[in-house]
Amino acid sequence: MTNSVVISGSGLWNPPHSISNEELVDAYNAYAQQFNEQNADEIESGAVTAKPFSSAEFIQKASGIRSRYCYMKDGVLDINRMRPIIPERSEEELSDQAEMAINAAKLALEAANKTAEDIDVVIVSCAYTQRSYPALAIEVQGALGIKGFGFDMLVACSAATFALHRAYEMISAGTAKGVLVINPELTSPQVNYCDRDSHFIFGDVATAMVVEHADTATSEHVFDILSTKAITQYSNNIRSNFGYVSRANDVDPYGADKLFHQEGRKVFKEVCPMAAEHISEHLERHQLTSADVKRWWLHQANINMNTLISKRLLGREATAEEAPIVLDRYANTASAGSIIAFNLHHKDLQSGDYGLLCSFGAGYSIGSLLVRKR
Ligand code: CO8
Repeated sequence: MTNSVVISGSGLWNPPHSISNEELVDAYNAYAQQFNEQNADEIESGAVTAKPFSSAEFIQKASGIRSRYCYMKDGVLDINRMRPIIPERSEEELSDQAEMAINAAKLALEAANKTAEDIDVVIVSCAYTQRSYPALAIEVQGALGIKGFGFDMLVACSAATFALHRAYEMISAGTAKGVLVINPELTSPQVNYCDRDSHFIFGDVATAMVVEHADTATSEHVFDILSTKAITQYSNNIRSNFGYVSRANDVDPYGADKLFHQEGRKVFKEVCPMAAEHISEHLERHQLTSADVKRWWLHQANINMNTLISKRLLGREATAEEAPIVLDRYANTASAGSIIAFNLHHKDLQSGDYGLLCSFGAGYSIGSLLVRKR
């Protein structure tokens, strides 16, 4: 028996609705115009700041995003609402995020040639869970008929890679035979669609991966996990203050600071060098250099960040084949970005090819996995 832990399948599910930059900007600008008209006197006196206008060209240039998937489109483009309408489900029904998770999980199981019987751990890991308990992972476990245990994890943009680390360790230690890592990123309820600087950034999606022992893997595309590396460093530059204490804070529980907000420029400047250094150190551990890596499945927050990081690593811009970008269609999907890139761009790799999965974002948190095609 070898001691190899592998990724044997992945799944990607996106909602049926999408919103283009143009649609989003038209709605935001109509909202801003209405806001400025309704508050003309206060704006004139300086008591209220006028809402600036957004632009589809700016969004594409600054981020690489053209469109994003949205779990529910209704409400997002309504200038008198500016948030999705997600009808509340009864406690007897499957919750929204569990349903997203199951959709991706089934695809990952199929790709890995596995059934519920082959899995004994479910990790639901993402930027937000829609409730604290019972854990979404346990709901998913129950719905899929998986024996064993499940738990939820929150590590913002690094939720997927950090959960894969846990899966790797459990399989290595022999405490699990098959781990399903699922990332149902339902970001739209936390997006401030009234904020010009961030209204365009996020999309909804769910991804999943099966991690198991090499000896049990039977799928066509199997990747050995050679090692994992993680780092966190506290920063307030990406933050959401919404939480269960909001009710007791005697402040507006739906105020702008309770939604996603960031110092985007600072994040850009601080995270890019951290991520490049992290990746170089990870490769050095294996006496490898960036030139040895065939595929980079990088976190998808901003195309300019990815360009800068790959330039630092390779000394030149990476080609679209080397470091695929999925931002144009998916936008920033929190922890799912690098997993989407993997899902869509791994089948062409040859036996022995190295690939690197890496996330970077809020926390700050950076997580990477070095893999090699079997
Ligand atoms: N339309 C037109 N102009 C705009 C717009 C817009 N929509 N937005 C900003 N501008 C303006 C600015 O106001 C500014 O104007 P001025 O020069 O007059 O002040 C000008 O354009 C330039 O603005 P920026 O300097 O902010 O523009 P950048 O080129 O830096 O681009 C970005 C902004 C895209 C936000 C960029 O800074 C960026 O991507 N930074 C990295 C941020 C990042 O990666 N964040 C990660 C967050 S995700 C994460 O960690 C997970 C969190 C959990 C998920 C949350 C789900 C909701």
